[in-house]
Amino acid sequence: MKNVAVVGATGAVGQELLSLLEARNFPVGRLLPLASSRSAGSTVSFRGERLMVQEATPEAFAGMDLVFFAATGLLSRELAPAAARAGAVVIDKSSTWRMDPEVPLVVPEVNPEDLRRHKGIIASPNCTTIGLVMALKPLHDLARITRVIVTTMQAVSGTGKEAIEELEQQVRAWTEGHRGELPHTVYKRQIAFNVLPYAETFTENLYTTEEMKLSAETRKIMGLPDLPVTMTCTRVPVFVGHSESVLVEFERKVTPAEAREALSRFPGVRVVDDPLQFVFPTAIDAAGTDDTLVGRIREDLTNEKGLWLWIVSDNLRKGAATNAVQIAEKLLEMQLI
Ligand code: 11C
Repeated sequence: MKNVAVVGATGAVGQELLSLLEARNFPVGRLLPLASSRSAGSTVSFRGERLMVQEATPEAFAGMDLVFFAATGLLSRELAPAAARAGAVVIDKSSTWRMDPEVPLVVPEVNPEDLRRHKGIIASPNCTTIGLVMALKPLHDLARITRVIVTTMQAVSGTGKEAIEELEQQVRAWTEGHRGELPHTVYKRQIAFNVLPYAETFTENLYTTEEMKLSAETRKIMGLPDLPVTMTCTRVPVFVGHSESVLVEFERKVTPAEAREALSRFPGVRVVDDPLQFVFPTAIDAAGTDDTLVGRIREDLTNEKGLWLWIVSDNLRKGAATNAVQIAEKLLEMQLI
């Protein structure tokens, strides 16, 4: 049995983590819910018990074997080293440690061996990255990938609870007859009935932080530091499920049939691809599942060594909580905790 702390236990990903630890029968001895001082004192439920949430402080981690961080990046930066020093293995969901060369960035189906070089902190990738590498890995094992071009269509739950509420309020206002741009605070423009050609924050090069994470994290996880990955990340009025339209170029021609077979054999990927019967993955299909769904697999019309894919995954589950719990399960299986 392992003593497990969850920092950010009251948040959306923290709650999902608790229910997954329970549902997947992770061998939890003691469960310690932690949060910032703002949420300390509230309660969460685990295995039918109400547990008091305590304040996450450097001293809180004594006796813990495993600490999940599902809170802000700031809290991870401040406290993850303390948890590791206390002897726990940290699995961090924030972007804080992902590109640190000392920290493995892991999707267990893709690069489990990287777990062996952990020094106390392991990072779980961004939700758009996880869906992408789940599809790229089996294809790269088939034929070397030479270039990846991505457009994402990301759900508002990726931004958080306030964004979900903003979309709901705008839809309500629209159905009540309001016209013109609807009030917005979370996003810089109306999200309801609209597509915003950015996700997160613009950087100096006019790509966004989300776009820069997607390319850098993909290269790190795939172990391909020079792989050209270029992208546009967008936000769409969908509650759960990030969709990605992806052009993959290979060093040789890969047929859609070969790709379908390789993808179907890969654990955690489900091929949903019979377009003439309107069978393809949508966000509604992915929401609530742990699988990464892949469809619309077809040859690129301009490059015989290119394939188009449509990838959808649940950004809160495989994109966040599930991947973190799978890292913990893999650590157990590899006897690394
Ligand atoms: C979004 N991908 O949809 C982001 C949310 O680096 O883990 C997750 C941010 C991250 O806005």
